[in-house]
Amino acid sequence: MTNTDSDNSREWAAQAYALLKKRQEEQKQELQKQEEQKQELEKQEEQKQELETQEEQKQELIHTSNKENITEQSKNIAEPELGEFDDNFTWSAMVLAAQGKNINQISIDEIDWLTKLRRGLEETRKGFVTELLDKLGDDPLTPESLDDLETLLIRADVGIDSTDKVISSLRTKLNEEVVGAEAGIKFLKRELKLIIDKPIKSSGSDILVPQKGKLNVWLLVGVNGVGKTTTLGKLAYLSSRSNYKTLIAAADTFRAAAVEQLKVWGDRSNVDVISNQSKNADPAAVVFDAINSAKKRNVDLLLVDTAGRLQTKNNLMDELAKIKKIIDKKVPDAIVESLLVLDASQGQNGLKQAKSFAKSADLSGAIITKLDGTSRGGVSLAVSEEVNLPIRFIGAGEGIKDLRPFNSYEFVEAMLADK
Ligand SMILES: Nc1nc2c(ncn2[C@@H]2O[C@H](COP(=O)(O)OP(=O)(O)OP(=O)(O)O)[C@@H](O)[C@H]2O)c(=O)[nH]1
Ligand SMILES: [Mg+2]
Repeated sequence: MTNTDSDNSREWAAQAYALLKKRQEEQKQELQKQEEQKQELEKQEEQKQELETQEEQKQELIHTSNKENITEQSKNIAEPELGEFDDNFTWSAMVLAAQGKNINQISIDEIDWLTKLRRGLEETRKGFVTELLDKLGDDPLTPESLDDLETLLIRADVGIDSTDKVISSLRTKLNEEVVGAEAGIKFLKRELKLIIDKPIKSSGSDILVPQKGKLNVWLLVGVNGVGKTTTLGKLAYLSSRSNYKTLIAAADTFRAAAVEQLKVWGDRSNVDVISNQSKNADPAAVVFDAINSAKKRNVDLLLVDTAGRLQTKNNLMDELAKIKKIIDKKVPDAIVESLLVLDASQGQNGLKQAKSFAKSADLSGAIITKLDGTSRGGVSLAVSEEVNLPIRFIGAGEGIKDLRPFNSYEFVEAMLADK
């Protein structure tokens, strides 16, 4: 990026900030106005109450409406606030601008997410880009700096295959021309993006969304503790907020607390949970009931939580196969996605799990979780290259909004952000 480009982007970011600030102010004023009107109404209400004849009746009314307010509030998910006009804002705005967004199209939500993603990948970046930039300095790339880069990529859990691929393209380029540090980083970003995009492109759809007019069933699978249930909760929120009629099937009947955990998420996003509380309930039977309900209610998306731990790994795979069989039998025209949930902080171990799941379960995509605070975010590249799975969503936090559809451009920019 030249200085002028960078000045223009900063100017753009400043304008975007001013616009969002204004929008937020207007929203605040509107809320304040509503609050004042509410208070005024309440005042009138109180005065009326003083009239003895209506006393009892009025008391009852207020009691009910207060109760409603409390339930509403508990379902109200806090909207992000516009923070300072700082480095994070500028970087996030630049990433949005580079993808062709115009100032009126960006939202605080998007800025908030990009900031989280960049922060989440900080540890991965620290052991990688910072060191890389230190080593490269402003000098052109040399065969030795490629050796350093190779080590850093492996250390960031990018995987041997992806690393080989990137290093050999860089080596070819280096044989043909002098490559400056900045051009080298740009080239590196492009190569990494190509690796992540390959399985996404070959899947035929850039992002995963439920198809309207059909029942979409998304199974969340993976070993225990990777974040399946949490991810499902966040997906339920994302889906219902995008106006898809959503339902949850609690098919992890192995762990006693699993249903309760799901109900909390369901409640937060206003999505019903189909479950069977009896001991040793059959997961496939829960899915059977959930499909019946989904059909009756014209549901767009049925999210199925599955167990991460059974007596043996074979049981786990058999269970998944049984669930799939039920779906195929009951709704042969359903669009079924089997999404492998992977905990980024497990690095190469997670990759091993992915490979073994991919062998036995018919997977169609991956969701990477816990990108916040791990130094192993690079494993996302290994999943794309070595397991050939399109990454569909990424999670970077335990909050309901901490999951987004995967965007390779944003991911690579966050992983290699140089400040
Ligand atoms: N920091 C962080 N924690 C997460 C994220 N996703 C999930 N977790 C946490 O990881 C832990 C396990 O999450 P669960 O959703 O219960 O995992 P699971 O795969 O359903 O686990 P089992 O049902 O036991 O197999 C919980 O403490 C979650 O809060 C994330 O993106 N970031
Ligand atoms: Mg779970």
